[in-house]
Amino acid sequence: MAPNRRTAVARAGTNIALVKYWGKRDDKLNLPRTGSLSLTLAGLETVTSVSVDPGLQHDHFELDGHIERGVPLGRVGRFLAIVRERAGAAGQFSRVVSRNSFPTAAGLASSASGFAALACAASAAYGLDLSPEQLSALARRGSGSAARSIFGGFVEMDPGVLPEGDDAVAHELVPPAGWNLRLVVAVTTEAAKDVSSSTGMAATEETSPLYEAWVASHGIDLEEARLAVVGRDLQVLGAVMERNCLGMHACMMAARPPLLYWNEATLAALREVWNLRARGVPVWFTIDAGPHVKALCRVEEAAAVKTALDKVPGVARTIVAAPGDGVRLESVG
Ligand code: 2P0
Repeated sequence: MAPNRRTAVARAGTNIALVKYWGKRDDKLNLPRTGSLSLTLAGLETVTSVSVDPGLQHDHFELDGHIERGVPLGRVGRFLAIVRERAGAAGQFSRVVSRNSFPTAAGLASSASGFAALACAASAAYGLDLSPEQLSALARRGSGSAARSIFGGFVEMDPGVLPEGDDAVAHELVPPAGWNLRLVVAVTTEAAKDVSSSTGMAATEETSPLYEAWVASHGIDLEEARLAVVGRDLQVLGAVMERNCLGMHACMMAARPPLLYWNEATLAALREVWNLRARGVPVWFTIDAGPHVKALCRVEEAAAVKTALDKVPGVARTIVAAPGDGVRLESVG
């Protein structure tokens, strides 16, 4: 039985996929169709506290100072129900307080850091002792990309083959200190996106005639990217990340109705990355299910890339992020 009135606090960095996850082999268990490869970031974090409170009649969820209801609360409540079931703590609800250091739901993968931090804090609060792999599988139930934020640095997510998905977990490829690159995030709007990733990927899988072709080419992308990360080959990694990202967005654009997460500044920033490269700066971009452009480069070029992206019309601000650590339990008691 889980202890009463236990509080745990966890911190997780978001991650950006360099080889993307887009589409599921099982909706209920949140099992991805493909593997993915990501970089966990320092400084773009969620800190979450989970307090088990026997006085509560249902879960409470506060995000960035707002009391959440409806869809966000439902998602957190369903996740906590999974943890409670494993802990034998049915009916013991929690108060969840979460804070992001970056805009929520705008394509900066807040669900990745959010569910990684929640998985860690909730499992500790309900008295579960999970290995990093088990934590990764648990975080995946909240959000596919969250499974990767359990680990730091360069991370690979395995789609797994088991029906229950116990092998659909992430693992570290290269630790944060192992390859000191920078990701320059060009924020092109502070607004939340209209179509969630879950909805967008389901629509893409169901209606885009390009989707299966992207899945078919994905295995080679993942293998080349993995080798490039292990071999610290930025040129190869950059080429793979751009083609894999553009392939994913092509699938979305070909969905019916079309799904376009980009705005004018997205395209302008993308072209600026190509301009920089044409001038000899080794930098490559990726774009997630949102309008922001994320440019990967060496530390030496990060300032020049930031300056160039800051000047792109429509870019609101830029954030330079270093490789970051995996999820961390800050306190429990
Ligand atoms: C990724 N994205 O690999 C891809 C690329 C966005 C574009 O994972 O449905 O919020 O909760 O598993 O994890 C965003 O999707 O989706 C995402 P669910 P999630 O990072």
